[in-house]
Amino acid sequence: PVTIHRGDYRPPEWQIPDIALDFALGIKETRVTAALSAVRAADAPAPLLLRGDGLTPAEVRVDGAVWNDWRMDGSDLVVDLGDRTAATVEVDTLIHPATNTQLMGLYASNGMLCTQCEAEGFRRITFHPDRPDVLSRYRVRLAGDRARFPILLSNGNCIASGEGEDGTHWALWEDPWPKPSYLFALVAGDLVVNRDSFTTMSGRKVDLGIWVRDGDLDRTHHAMAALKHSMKWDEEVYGREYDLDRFNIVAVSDFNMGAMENKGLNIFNTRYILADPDTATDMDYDGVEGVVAHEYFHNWSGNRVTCRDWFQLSLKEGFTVYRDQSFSAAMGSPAVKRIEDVRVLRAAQFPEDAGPLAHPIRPDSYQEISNFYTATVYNKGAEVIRMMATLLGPERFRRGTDLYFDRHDGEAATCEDFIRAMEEGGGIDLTQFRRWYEQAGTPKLHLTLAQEGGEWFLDIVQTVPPTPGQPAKAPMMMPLRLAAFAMDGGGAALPDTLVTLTGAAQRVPLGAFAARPALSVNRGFSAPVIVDYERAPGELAWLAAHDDDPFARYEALQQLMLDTLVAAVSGEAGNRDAVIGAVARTLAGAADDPAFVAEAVLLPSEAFIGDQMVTVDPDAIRSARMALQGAIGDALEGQWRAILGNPAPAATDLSPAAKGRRRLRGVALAYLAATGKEDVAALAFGIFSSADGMTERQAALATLAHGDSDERAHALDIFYQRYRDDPLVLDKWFQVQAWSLRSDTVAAVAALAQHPDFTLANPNRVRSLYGAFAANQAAFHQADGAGYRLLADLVIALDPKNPQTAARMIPPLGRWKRFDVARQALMKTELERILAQPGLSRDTTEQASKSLM
Ligand code: HT7
Ligand code: ZN
Repeated sequence: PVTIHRGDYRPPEWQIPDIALDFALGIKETRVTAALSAVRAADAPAPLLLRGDGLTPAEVRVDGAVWNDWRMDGSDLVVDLGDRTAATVEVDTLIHPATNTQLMGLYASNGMLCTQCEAEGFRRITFHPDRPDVLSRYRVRLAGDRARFPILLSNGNCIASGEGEDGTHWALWEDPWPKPSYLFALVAGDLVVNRDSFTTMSGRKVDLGIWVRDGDLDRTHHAMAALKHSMKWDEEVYGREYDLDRFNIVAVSDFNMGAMENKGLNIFNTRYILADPDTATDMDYDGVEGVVAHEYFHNWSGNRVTCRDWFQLSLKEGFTVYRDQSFSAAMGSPAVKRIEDVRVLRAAQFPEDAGPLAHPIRPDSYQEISNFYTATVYNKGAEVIRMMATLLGPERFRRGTDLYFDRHDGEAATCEDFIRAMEEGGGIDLTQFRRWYEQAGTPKLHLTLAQEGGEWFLDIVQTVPPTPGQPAKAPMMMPLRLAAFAMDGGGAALPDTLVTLTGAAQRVPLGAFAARPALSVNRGFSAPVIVDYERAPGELAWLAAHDDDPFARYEALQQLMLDTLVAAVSGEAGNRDAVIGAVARTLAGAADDPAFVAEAVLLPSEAFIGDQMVTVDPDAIRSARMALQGAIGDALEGQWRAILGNPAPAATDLSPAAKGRRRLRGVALAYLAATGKEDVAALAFGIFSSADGMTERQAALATLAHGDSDERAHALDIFYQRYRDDPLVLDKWFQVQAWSLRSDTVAAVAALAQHPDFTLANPNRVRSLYGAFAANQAAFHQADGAGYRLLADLVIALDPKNPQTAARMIPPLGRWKRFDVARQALMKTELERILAQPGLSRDTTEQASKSLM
């Protein structure tokens, strides 16, 4: 496979200021005529390179006349235009949506036609430079059978429509904003719409539409509310207004990722649009709100200012994730949102940064760009933006973003452009900070507290671990928020302080204290680092109860739990009593802030416990975690039962308080289940049966799914019968079984893969079974390697159909270095078996071969 290098970037030799596309739509066959107005940008004559993927040109015309001076270079079309400086190049192609199982380009889903063009899908529709620094105004004519495709949508505004012959109709769409090809979209199908409107800050009325299949309309209200809140928030917080008269969203069931920010026509996975209390959990509701906001925010961070090349992906994705995280924090609880975001970072990004697929947020090379839509580019990218926002403070950060948007509006920009705007707008030197864009790996801060003549100091040693291709690292610049407390309540304390770290070793003066202070460090998770600082259980318990930063309270309790669990895994006693005491004290605040308490008292995940160990022992981790959960369950049984004894809030109540209470009830049920008490299955079944919404129903089902009670089988059957025709809910049925802590989960997942409702054609279904399974540490790492075989079998079967989704399943196999020798061998065998498949895609080849290194 060819490797593309960031340093090889060259500006395009031709620009295409205008494009006219004509689609004669059909599910089996669609005829595309593309007219590209090409203008030479290079000084010297160069042929026009039009990228293609699986296309054959039926005819090429230049300025209206048939043109034969073209050739194919692999799958690309090279048109020789001599020494012309401008020409209109027309190409006719035939494409076949029904057989497009990759879900890239134009494809069929549930009888409708839709597109996915990011990153390089447009070249599967028509020949085109298909690079993000070629921006064009699009005029798109869609024609098709009126009965089959009553709705015809594309980007921008519909400027004309009419009837054709033989029951066909057509629509002409025009998007006034120049855009790269990856933001092109069309949708044709039988859809219904939830219409609303939004008046922008300058008084323009925007028509909003959320398009879904008949029957789903009642499930679009939360998405519509989220859209309107997002539009308002972006005006208030970033001064950014929407810029077209229409904003459409379409929900499709078969989609490779979460959603896509096509200009004026977002296309969504149904999972991130449809929600009602009966079928969606509170977490699903939050997912809808966050993703709707994310795609909307791209209208400025991504569309108005786009990326010069795909190495700059974090320019739009990291910034937009930061924007959607800030929005969701403002809509609910900032503390809980921060905890959730850090949990995601630690679960998905830290392992990536510590493994064979580690890459900087701005990668240096790739074989297949789809493999770089990663937690590093997205979530670590967001942390990097957050650090700049922290270093600058809100006002200077806003000056920086204003400068960035105004200076680069209509351009294809780079990460460097963003940093420079922050420097100029914020009046700060970010020279050293740029290393966050260059160096992979999670920095580690080793802390020691020192005392000299009554003064206390914090000594910080920063190391950044070696990663593939980067053996040696320089220290990063980062904001570190800290505070110190006198645990006896008397004496001085250091209030919240922001320190800028720059050195490999740095001493921070804390002040004069009579006794060793309790140190609260990396408050709010101000930097995405691992902090190595040994603290006594008493100090952690004190911070868990008294720290005035909620994130730091959460961290202290998590650290206390983690220390105890890691000790237990190595057969040591740990300090269970301190954990139980701290959980009990935290629970006392449940009435005031149930959402925070629910997050804080959750035990660290098995995977995160494994991340603390030199060699992960999945079975010992599971035993230790279940034992601690059982001990906390037993010791605080009265409290857990009291939480469940109060009536659940109505499922229609989506206030943060109601969501928090439901979350805490789910946690309480899990703790009670861990006690093994006989009545718990009946209790869970009671909750399952009487639940008036999906949050309670799914929590009870998941708890039952871990056990082997009669109620388990009964509940799974009831759930299946009730929701078998609702794909998004049926996904949950697959998922809870793949998550199960039972010892027969590998066999159960293998059996579910043969279930008539399982299909490789739908990425949501694949992820709900295999994604959940690969995250089930003890099951996936079953000592005989059956879990690895199962995942490799999936990758091999899926790769020919949908390489992008197949490749995204590989990273769990790439973590082999972290396990014992026997498991290492088994995991590598499966990676080698995948690589030995003839005709393996570029996506899967890159992920599997890098995973073996
Ligand atoms: N910008 C979107 C990325 C995306 C995507 C990438 C590759 C293949 C399929 C895809 N679907 C969507 C999503 C986002 O970050 O907003
Ligand atoms: Zn995005």
